[in-house]
Amino acid sequence: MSQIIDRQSLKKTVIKIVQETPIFDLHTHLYAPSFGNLLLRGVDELLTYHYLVSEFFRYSEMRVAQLNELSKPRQAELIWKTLFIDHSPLSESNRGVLTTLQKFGLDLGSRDLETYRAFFHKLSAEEHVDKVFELANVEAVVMTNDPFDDLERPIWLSGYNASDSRFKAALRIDSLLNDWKNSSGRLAAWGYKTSAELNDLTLAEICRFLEDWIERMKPLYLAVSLPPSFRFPEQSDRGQIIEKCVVPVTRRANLPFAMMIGVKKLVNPELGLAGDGVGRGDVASVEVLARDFPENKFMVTFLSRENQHEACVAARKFRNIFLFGCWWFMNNPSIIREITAERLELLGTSFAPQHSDARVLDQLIYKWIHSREIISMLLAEKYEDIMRTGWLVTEEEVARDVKNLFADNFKRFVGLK
Ligand code: HDL
Ligand code: ZN
Repeated sequence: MSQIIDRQSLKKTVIKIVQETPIFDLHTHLYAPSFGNLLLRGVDELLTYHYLVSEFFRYSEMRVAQLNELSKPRQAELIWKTLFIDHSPLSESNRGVLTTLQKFGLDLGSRDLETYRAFFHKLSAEEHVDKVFELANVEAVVMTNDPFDDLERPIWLSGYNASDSRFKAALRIDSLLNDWKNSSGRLAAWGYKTSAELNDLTLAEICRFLEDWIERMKPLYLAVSLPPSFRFPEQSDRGQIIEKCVVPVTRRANLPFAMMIGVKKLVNPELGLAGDGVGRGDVASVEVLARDFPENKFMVTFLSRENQHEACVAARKFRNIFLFGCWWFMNNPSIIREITAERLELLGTSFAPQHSDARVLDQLIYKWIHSREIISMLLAEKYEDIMRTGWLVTEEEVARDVKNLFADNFKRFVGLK
């Protein structure tokens, strides 16, 4: 494999290596089959993904409540007709559905939703997982596990068996950090001596709550999504809980704290999950955390395109910042191309270019086909740039670099390697 690559075959070789390198998908909303119906899968789930729901309402006079009253299959049929038949499915989320169906070998020329449904109905959850992981060439995914979720919590409390090693846990703490006033009562109901006031006892009990769930979930990291207004340090409940609980607990557990910054929750409340917006975040707050807590590890991604360059520069200053993914509204070819080039130019191969954020099992297929295409092109350009100087590149080195980008950088950062 230490074959020196000639410039004529460079692009083909890079594309092949990128295709063949398994992905460790560091952030998804997928669940192992043992979580039952929490694992969303099949064409109706693809069509009612909240990205398509918000796009549907751009063409429809229907009230959101009217769509929500329909069964999921009826919602899917309406979205299929509106976004795929009455208008061409050119958006990234629409194209993703087509890419996924095509990868399963389904005939897109028929446009026959019933045929697509019949295909998925035949698959058990386990068969479906095996098939999708194979088609997407994904070795593992990290779930989003929320102890405040009333459907998910009982599964963990009843002793979830992490039998399928392809599904890793991440402890999600949005409710703790962004809604302490309500969460303090919930922790108290669960047996933690917490009050709304962040006194010493409450802070100690929040630490115990985090440690209990780290023990229960064995997460690869703790994660939170944060608004554009997030600042650190800050005298707010969030600022104090981060400083006095999340930072010490994650340092002791040697776990990264993942901050996903820039989401404006429910700018259109009527749309629910589809109603969130984006705003520019504050990179300086991340710099303060990385500087003041050098023993801690911070995974970071920003939702706003306007934060990306400064985030790259911040990551150059602090090796305990791990920049990852093209999150949500960033996960579009035009932006993936721009920020992945920027990251390669500023960070070399010391970051994770993508995560899928998949909510529906089948999305792993399109999210990674689309991203692999772009990453292959960019990497080929960058290797070409250095080969023009006379630098020699081997297939082994390209395979090493791609494995780092797709899996090993993250695995090392979380201590899996
Ligand atoms: O907070 C998050 O993890 C986001 O990814 C949201 O879940 C968002 O709704 C989403 O699915 N984005 O892709
Ligand atoms: Zn997400």
